[in-house]
Amino acid sequence: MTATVSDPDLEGQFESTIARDQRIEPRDWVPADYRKTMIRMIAQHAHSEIIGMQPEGNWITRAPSLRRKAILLAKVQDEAGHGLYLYSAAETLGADRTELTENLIEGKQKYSSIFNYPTLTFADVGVIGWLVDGAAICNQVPLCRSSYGPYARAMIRICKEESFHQRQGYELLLTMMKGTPAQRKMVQEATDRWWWPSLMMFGPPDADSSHTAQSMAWKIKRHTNDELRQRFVDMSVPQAEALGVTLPDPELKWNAERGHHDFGEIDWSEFKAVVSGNGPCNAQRTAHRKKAHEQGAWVREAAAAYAAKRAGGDDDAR
Ligand code: FAQ
Repeated sequence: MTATVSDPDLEGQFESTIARDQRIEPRDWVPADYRKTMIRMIAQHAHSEIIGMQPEGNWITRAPSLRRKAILLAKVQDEAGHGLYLYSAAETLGADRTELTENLIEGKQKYSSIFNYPTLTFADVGVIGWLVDGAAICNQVPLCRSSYGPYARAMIRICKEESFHQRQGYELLLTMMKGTPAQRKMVQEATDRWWWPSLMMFGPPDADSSHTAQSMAWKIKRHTNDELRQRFVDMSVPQAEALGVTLPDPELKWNAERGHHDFGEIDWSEFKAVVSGNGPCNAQRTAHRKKAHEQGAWVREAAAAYAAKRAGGDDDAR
C-alpha cells in the first residue's frame, strides 16, 4: 500500500507528474486529499451506473419489439459493466468494494441526481439515451484525460459504449417522431420531463461547487460544471430541431456575442432536494438496490466458498 505521510520529495514528484500532464498510477504516492477526492468521485460514478440500470431496466419486459428489447438489454448490461470497471478503479486507491456498496445502500454516498426520476413511457428510454447519455458523454470525454490513470483508461471504453447508447436513444426517438401523433406527443412530454434534470447532472453552478477548483488544479476535472453544461446545451439545440421537439425553456436562444445559447435559470432548489434524498424516486431506488444485494448474498457466499476451496488446492474446484 502506498504511503500517505507527507514527504516533500514525494509531494514534489506528485506535483511534477501533474504539471507534466502525466498520469498518476496506483503505486504512486498521492496526497491524502487527492486519494479521498478520487475515491469519492469514482464511487459516486460507479453507484450512478448501477442505480442508473433501474429506470431503463423498468422497460425491458415491456419493450415494444424484440429488437428494442435486445438493444435495451445490451445497454442496461453495459451500465453494469461500467459500474464494475469503476469499482475496480476505486479499489486501486485502497477502497473496499463491500464498504462502497454498503455506503450506497445506506445512503452514505451519493449517486447522480438524474436517476431519481421515473420512466413513465417508452419514450423515456429514448430520451434517456439522447439527453442523459448525451450529458454523460459531454462530462466524461474530458475525463479520459483525467490525471488518475485507472479512471482515465476506464473512461475511454465507457465513453465508446455511451456513444452507442446515445445513438440508440436518438434513433428510437426519430422512429417515434415518424410515427403517430400520440407517439410524437410521448416524445415531447418525455423531453419536457428530462431536459432540466439533465442540465442538473453537471452539478451545482461553479460559484457553489465545493470541489471544482482543487479538482481542476489536480487535473482530475478538465472543465468546470458550467462550461460542460453550456457545451451540452449548445450541442442539444440542433439535435432537438432535427428531431422536431421543443426544449422546454422559453429563454433558450442563440447569443451571437457569446457564441453560445443563453438559457433559463435552473431550479437549484429541486436539485438540492433530489441530492439530499427527497427526489421522486430516491427511496424506491435505494430500497430496490438493497433488496437485490440481500437476494444476492447466496451468490457471494458460494463464490467465496469456491475461491477458498481453490486456494486450498481442491482439484474438484478447478
Ligand atoms: N447528482 O463540487 P461539485 C451516467 C454533488 S453516469 C448528485 O461540483 P464535483 C451514465 C457532488 O458529488 C452519471 N450529486 O462536485 C448512465 C458534491 O457532493 P459531496 C454520473 C451531485 O465532484 C447514463 C457536491 O454535489 N457521472 O449518467 C451532482 O467536483 C444512462 C458538490 O458538487 C459521474 O459521476 C449530481 N448531478 O463535480 C448510466 C461523472 N453533481 O461529495 C445509466 C464523474 C454534484 O461533496 C443510464 N463525476 N453533486 O457531498 C463528475 O464529473 C463530477 O463528480 C460531477 C460533480 C460533475 C458530477
